Amino acid sequence: MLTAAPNTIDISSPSLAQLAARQQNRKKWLLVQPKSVTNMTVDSGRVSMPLNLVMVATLAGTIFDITLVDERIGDRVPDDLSEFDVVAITSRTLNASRAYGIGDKALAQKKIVVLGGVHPTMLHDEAEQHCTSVVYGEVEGIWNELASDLLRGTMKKIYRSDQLTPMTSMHRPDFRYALASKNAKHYAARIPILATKGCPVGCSFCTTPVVYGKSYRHRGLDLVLDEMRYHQERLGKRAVTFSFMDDNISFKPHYFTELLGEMERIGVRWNANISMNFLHKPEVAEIAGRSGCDLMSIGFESLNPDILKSMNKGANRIQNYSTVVGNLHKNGIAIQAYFMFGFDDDTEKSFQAAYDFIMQNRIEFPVFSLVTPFPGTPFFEEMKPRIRHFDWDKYDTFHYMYEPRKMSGEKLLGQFIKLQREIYKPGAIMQRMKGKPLNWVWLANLKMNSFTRSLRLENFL
Ligand code: B12
Ligand code: SF4
Repeated sequence: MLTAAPNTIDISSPSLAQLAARQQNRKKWLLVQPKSVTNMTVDSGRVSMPLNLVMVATLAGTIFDITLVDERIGDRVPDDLSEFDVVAITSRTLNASRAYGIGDKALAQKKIVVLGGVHPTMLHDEAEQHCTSVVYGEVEGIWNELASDLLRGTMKKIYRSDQLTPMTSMHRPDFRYALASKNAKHYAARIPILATKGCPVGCSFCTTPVVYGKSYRHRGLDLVLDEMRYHQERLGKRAVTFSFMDDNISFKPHYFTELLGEMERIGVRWNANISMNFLHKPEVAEIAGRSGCDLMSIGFESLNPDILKSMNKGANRIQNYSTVVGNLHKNGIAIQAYFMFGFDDDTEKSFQAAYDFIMQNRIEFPVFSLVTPFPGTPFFEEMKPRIRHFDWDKYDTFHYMYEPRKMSGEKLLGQFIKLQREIYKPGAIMQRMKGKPLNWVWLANLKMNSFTRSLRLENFL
């Protein structure tokens, strides 16, 4: 069990501080990252540290005692929860049934149960059945209210802030809460970090515009760089690798390029999710390469302009795709490219177009998924009458959700499997990867080869 280092966070509300000081014994929180039950993931043996729960722990640890359990790395939620006062669980759709199971168990033992994360936010009526309180969106905006209600014993069913907290008030996440686990060796070495939040692009299948609207916030560069320098000092080296958890780090070009310049100066390495809105400009890729970027994850999604239009993905211009790839490759940046299939306008040609594009452009790490209407999104509302199942365990983006208009389900899945096998055949891997650095991207390709060979149509139903 860990308590926070003094003064890492200033909880400004004086009444909360007074209340907290009056606690006879600090309340004990169990924070849980539930595992997902899907068998459709390639086990790399490493997962990223859960920045969401670390942020909750960093705030809560100022006045409560925290134990963080991450089931993905083999930690176990104890059967007997008697040593804890509060069980707080994060959940996405894919692990919602597991999160609810833990919530029910804790409620049965008369614990205060708090559920947060994207799925309880989107479906709070459903989540309320499995907890004492649901936190809608970010914990930062409601923290004072939640903490003082907890101390007073007056919990509400839902905590929801009217406004988004400026990111300048976001404090440095204290990773000791995650690293305290004996299984922490299963965490990836890349350190999760945030510079911005939100994405005004507004794709209809994405939860971000629903939770954050059109807002796009960023942290002061000094805060981001302080955090990076802190890890450099802690680990005793300059070349620390960071993984940005931002929805879309490049949305404000000026901020982004300034950040790149600073990262070049301090000598870190990094990867991020990024939209391609200005990556067709060679100078942006050049400075990204110099700043230590080794991988960008880009949602290409589709090579059909009608599909991009139907999902409101205006940032993607198909005529720029090859230029974007070429610019990044010239600067030594590998590409994790996301493609989705199963849209109403998809036909067999969609698969051939994706294959040709990936092979011609030698994309290092293509990731394929089936379009999944996540609850709370405009796409979910549109597709609801056609969705085949509402079993959240299947919302892993690899299950067949609805029949597209121009292809039978069987054809869709057959093509989906065939494409993945073709892309990850040994010959195709060689064609895409020859001459590229021997690193984890190669390893990911080899794992994808055996994974794609094991795929069967029934896995997707
Ligand atoms: C970075 C990211 C990734 C990274 C890293 C994920 C990781 N290890 O956490 C990578 C690239 C690996 C990834 C993969 C995938 N991702 Co992703 N990802 C994100 C992204 C952009 C940011 C998540 C993040 O860490 N944000 C920073 C943290 C600090 O913010 P936060 O999570 O919102 O947490 C705050 C609040 O939610 C709240 N909170 C959260 N939990 C709790 C718990 C309690 C008790 C409380 C009080 C508060 C609280 O307080 C936190 C602090 O402010 C989100 C979009 C988003 N904005 O959520 C999508 C998102 C989570 N991903 C999504 C998806 C679909 C996927 C994939 C399935 C994609 C794919 N086809 O491969 C995989 C699945 C991975 C897996 N096995 O779970 C979806 C999930 C939709 C859903 N309803 O479940 C999202 C929401 C994007 C979308 N399309 O809408 N992802
Ligand atoms: S560009 Fe990415 S983060 Fe932004 S709305 Fe679309 S899917 Fe969501």
